[in-house]
Amino acid sequence: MDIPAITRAIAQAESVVALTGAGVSAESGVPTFRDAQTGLWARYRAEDLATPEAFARQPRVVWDWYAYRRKLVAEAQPNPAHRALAALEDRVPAVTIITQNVDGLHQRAGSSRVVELHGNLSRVRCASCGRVAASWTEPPVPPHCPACNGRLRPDVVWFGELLPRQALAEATTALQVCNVLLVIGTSALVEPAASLPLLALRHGAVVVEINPAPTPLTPFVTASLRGLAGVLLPQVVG
Ligand code: BV8
Ligand code: ZN
Repeated sequence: MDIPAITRAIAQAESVVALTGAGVSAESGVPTFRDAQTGLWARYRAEDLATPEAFARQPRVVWDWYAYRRKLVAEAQPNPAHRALAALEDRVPAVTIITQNVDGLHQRAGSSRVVELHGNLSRVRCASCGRVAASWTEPPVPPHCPACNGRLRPDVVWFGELLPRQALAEATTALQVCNVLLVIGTSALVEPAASLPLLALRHGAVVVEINPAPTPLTPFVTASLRGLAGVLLPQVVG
């Protein structure tokens, strides 16, 4: 299926879903999980820091890593890939963005229906009472919950933690009815996100992958476009 045929399938669709990973934010200057960590974070592996064990063992290091990423994201701008997905809403009756990213760039690009499978690093959550907040006072680092004095943590899903039930339910529903699924910038390695495209494949949706590299999903999709999301998505969306 070539790009014009994909553009036609999108134009005729009632419902389009995009499942995005770190690759959709790469051209905004936000490093992907697989990219080697830079600077003072070079000696840590992201998978080792994004865990409850790391936060329990070295809360300050984990908190500072998120503070560093929060600053990176605040200075980043949505790129043509985020904007092309936001523009889809003017053409397709139902558009759902299901993202593994925690950077909030889809919302900043104007997408109105974004399902955050792995949370958002601009929010914090109390590890004791679960209260979610978008602001906090430092010191101490990590800060304490104003309601119960428990320890605050980034409102993201770490490895070994369950995904938010509500987000998974919304993602599943959208994928079961979509006509077209775009899988953009994900290595398709992290579960359960990596298995979600099967829900669309199962009912015969057109599934298009956009990634400079092949992934475990590539053999199963309708079309796999080799290239950068910021270049290909504006062409595909038309
Ligand atoms: C769960 C938030 C039930 C935090 C993230 C063994 C032990 C314990 C657990 C497991 C295990 N085996 C499997 C598991 C389950 C585990 C898992 O899948 N592990 C993997 C590594 C094997 N999953 C979990 O733990 C999940 N929870 O399963 O609960 C459970 C409970 C207990 C025990 C078992 C199971 C929770 C997973 C969520 C983790 N949190 N993020 C934070 O961000 O700090 S995941 C994080 O990594 C990202 O959110 C993202 O999802 C993932 C990285 O993946 P991608 O987004 O795909 O990014 P990546 O860098 O990998 O790839 C970028 C892609 O973009 C590449 O393909 C590249 O080619 C492409 N690209 C680059 N540039 C561009 C581009 N594409 C387009 N354009 C470009 N310009
Ligand atoms: Zn609390």
